[in-house]
Amino acid sequence: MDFLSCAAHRDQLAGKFGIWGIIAFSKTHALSQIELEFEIHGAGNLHGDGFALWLTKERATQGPVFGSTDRFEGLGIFFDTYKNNRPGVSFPYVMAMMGDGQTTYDQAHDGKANELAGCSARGLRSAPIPTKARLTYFQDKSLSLELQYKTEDTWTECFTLNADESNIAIPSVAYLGLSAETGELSDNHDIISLKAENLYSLNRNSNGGKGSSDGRSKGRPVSPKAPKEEGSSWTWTFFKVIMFFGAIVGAYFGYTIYRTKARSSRF
Ligand SMILES: [Ca+2]
Repeated sequence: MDFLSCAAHRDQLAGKFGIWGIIAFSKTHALSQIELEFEIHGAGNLHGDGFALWLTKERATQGPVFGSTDRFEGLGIFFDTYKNNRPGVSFPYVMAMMGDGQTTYDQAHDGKANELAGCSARGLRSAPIPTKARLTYFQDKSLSLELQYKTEDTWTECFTLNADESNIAIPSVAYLGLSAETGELSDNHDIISLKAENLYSLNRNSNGGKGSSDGRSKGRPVSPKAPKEEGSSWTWTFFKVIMFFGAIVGAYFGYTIYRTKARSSRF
């Protein structure tokens, strides 16, 4: 993931928000990692609807898919906290959808028709530890998602996909975004931090990395001149921006809950 530019925007439209930055996966077989720390919490028994992490070709605007545009092109990771209709599946449910720019999100069935991969994550809401998601993308090879919500510093695998079997081609220049939706139900979706890193340099002396057993691209050397510094500064800038927006978003959803409560207490 190379540094291109850092821009974060936020839309706050009727209980929806978006934060967007741009990143580029320009190197073949580049290993990139996105780590997000978040907190989903709220009062009462019913909550919804969840939030989404995006890596899409276009910078999305307001829409029906966790607050963002439908018929998107690229990857959406949905942290769905409200079960619309998906019998036999426990919620919260985390899933990936690779949008082709035309397919509509199957909202009525919580994305069942679109699911690339997913997992139940009971306890993701109001977890006693900091909740995190880590997306590891080995371009042209694998895509995996791990979650942390049960025990601190313990990652639970949600899914791992191989390029041979699934379409994991994220647009080479992608908008990295976050959006959330609350409708009839409310909830707090606080974004604590978001880090995007190029792990090329780290991969050199680590445990070899995932997918290293696949010999097809073994011949490609790991670049010794990975732009680590650029990556780091970008991460830090984005982190600060997110912290700031996270605070505002938290405040806003706090207000939403208050308002919903006030409304329902009239009945
Ligand atoms: Ca849902």
